Amino acid sequence: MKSPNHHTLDLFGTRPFEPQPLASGAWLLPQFASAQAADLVTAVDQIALQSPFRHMVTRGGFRMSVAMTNCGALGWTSDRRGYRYASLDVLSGKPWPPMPGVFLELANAAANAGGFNTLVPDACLINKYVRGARMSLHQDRDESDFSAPIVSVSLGLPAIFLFGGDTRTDKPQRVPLQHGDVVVWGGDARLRYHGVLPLKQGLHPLTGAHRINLTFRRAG
Ligand code: MD3
Ligand code: FE
Repeated sequence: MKSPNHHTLDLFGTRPFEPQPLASGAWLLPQFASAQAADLVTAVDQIALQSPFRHMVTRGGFRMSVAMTNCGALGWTSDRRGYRYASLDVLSGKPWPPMPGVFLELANAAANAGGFNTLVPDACLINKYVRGARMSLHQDRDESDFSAPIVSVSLGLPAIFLFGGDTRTDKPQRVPLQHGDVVVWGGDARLRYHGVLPLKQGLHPLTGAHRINLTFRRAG
């Protein structure tokens, strides 16, 4: 059968803005954040002036290869005592920087595009990857309410996202994520195992040698 698309150049590999189901409750929104991307990166730079990126330590004592900071009322924190959300940044001794308006608007618009109700995130974890940085398979279960979806925004260098199942041993799907892509994870997908393969070297015009990932959550 003839492609419905045969007069259209598909420069992104997937049609931009066409939501793609990854699983029940999980939607890839290709290029959903493209228009806001430069403003998001500028906001991240401002946040990092107040609450710098740092390498947290796991409960087991391992330094994470991904550097992290947060904005919003609550920030995800890890140390030898374990994982939790906290209202103060131990580095600055102050509350995490407030969530910028452009973050709140984007998170809610993406949740709606994924079929979810109004999302008012109280936490945004900001991850910074350099070459070789990775995130091993894990679940996000430190939030108090799993009924709200998590919205994830990818900026800068591309990465391969691992989307696993309900147990650590389920073989994960590989999902390439580009600058400007958004993924919404809720419903049945909210507790799926997931991770990120080691970042490949590269240079991006907006983020240089880095990948930035924003995850918007209802944590409290
Ligand atoms: C699937 N971050 O910060 S976001 C994390 O790209 C985290 O930095 C990754 O996993 C990153 O915890 C991936 C995508 C994501 C976030 C939450 C999920 C995928 C998810 C929750 C359930 C299922
Ligand atoms: Fe996660």
